[in-house]
Amino acid sequence: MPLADLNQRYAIANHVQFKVGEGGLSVAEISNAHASSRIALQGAHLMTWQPHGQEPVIWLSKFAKFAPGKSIRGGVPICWPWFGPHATDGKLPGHGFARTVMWEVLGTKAMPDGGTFLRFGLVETDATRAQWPHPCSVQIDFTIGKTLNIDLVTRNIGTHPFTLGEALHTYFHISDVGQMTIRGLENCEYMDKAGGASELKKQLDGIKIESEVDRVYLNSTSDCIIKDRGLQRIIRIAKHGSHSTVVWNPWTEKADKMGDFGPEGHRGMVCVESANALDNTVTVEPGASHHLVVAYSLEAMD
Ligand code: TA6
Repeated sequence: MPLADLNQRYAIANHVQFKVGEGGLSVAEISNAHASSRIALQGAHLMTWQPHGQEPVIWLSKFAKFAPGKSIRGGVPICWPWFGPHATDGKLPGHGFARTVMWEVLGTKAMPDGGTFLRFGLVETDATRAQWPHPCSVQIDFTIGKTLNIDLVTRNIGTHPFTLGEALHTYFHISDVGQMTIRGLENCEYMDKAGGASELKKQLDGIKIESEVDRVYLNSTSDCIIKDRGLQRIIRIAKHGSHSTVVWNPWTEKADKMGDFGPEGHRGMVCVESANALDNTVTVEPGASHHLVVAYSLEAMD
């Protein structure tokens, strides 16, 4: 839909308007009583969220590339309908196609508490159907306020069950990776993708990052918190409909190779991803819906 029509149908004064952003991508710009945020229609990719009076909570690389069909480094990429490499076809894109295809705006609303609600739907094309031949409808709801709420909904509108992998691959902004600890995954087992081990390991304590970390924690449903001593704040990640948690920081060498982190860019971010991956993929029966829901909020540190 052209921008003028989008604005006519969905813009709300003092809440949301639609603009052309970097790389010519259409972007919803949200600014309300609580926070500001930007969401690209490509990938329904939330790029920023910053409650007023706070440092950004979501990290967006200063060197991110914005181009049609390319994933953006930072924000909340939607990995769907598989997480990581495709199980059987290595030619298909890693983390699925949802983050690089167009989504349409389905609705916007000013909420009674001053927050802004936006709903997007994934636009199916011959290319998406060729990669995922299961009749389904995919929507994502964002509520931008003091808390950021996201609800990714997959409905099976076909006659056969399908099995889905997914993640909200969220990049969080932190003062410095040496100043933070992640808690909430103690006693969970994880697949150590950076360590190359095929056996599961057990998390014994809070997570500190001092080298490359790429882990899928299985059967992890509790809240996680990121304690940031530099910013003297805690980011709380509450979720439901998610049974895996991915923790990722590429560290120096991998970040340099990726080309869109910038020098030492990895030090200001950590990904804590609410996911359904590996043994936690989800089977959706005909007529049923699956929700992957997160709520991100800030707390002061004692
Ligand atoms: O979620 C962690 C991970 O799967 C890593 O293995 C890592 O390479 C990454 O996501 C980023 O993937 P991308 O395709 O966005 O470069």
